[in-house]
Amino acid sequence: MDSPDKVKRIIEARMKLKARFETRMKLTPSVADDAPQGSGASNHHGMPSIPIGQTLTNKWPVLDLGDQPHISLDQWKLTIDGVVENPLQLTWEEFLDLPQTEDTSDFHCVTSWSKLNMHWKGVRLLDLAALVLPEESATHIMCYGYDGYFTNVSLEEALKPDVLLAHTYDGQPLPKEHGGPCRMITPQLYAWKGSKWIKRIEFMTKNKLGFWEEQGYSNTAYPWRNDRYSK
Ligand SMILES: Nc1nc2c(c(=O)[nH]1)N[C@H]1C(S)=C(S)[C@@H](COP(=O)(O)O)O[C@H]1N2
Ligand SMILES: [Mo]
Repeated sequence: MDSPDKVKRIIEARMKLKARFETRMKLTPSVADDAPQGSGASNHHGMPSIPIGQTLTNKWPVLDLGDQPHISLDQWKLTIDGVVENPLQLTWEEFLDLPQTEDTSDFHCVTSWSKLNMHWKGVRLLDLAALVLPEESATHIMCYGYDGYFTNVSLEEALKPDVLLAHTYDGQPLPKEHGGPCRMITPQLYAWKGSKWIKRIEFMTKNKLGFWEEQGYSNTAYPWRNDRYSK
């Protein structure tokens, strides 16, 4: 862990970011939706645990473009840039030195499988944002994977506390086929919004479409409205 000073600065920046996006966050479907569609007991967000059109699986299927890059920990770098005050490139050691968060959350793939109660450990996107300090004009991020994948997320979604850059699953290093050494997760959106083998996060002043979004998949990707394709 870094010096108390640095931790204090991150905490302050984090509070400011939360305040800045509070209104827009309250309008996101997973917070504002008064009639979420799905079945099963409601989860801790008050959503039905199984979003409409999804089937539960205990296994963990692997879904990607077919190229699973191997990135050794000493080669691994995470770049965070775009419209930010302090662009950063983190080594693996520096990444693990940041505040770590453990969380249990669900995973919904648009191809219709859902896996519930997955236990993760990693760094909150919110804490990374607090380090780089997005400028006032920042509205979205583009996340890039080492395999060439890219996907866009609005900041009001990306700054939610369960959005992690995860390196550990169920107490074990995240396996390569699931995006190890480090991937992003977006538990309240379809899982394609979470880049495996994450390499770069670019803060942007407007929305741009990612790989699947360009192919007609939904920009917003909200599971409880069956929001799979762009309209
Ligand atoms: N870099 C990268 N990230 C990716 C993908 C990909 O092809 N490349 N596929 C996405 C899709 S469609 C899903 S459902 C999840 C699958 O994660 P899993 O293979 O660990 O189940 O990763 C997402 N992140
Ligand atoms: Mo997916």
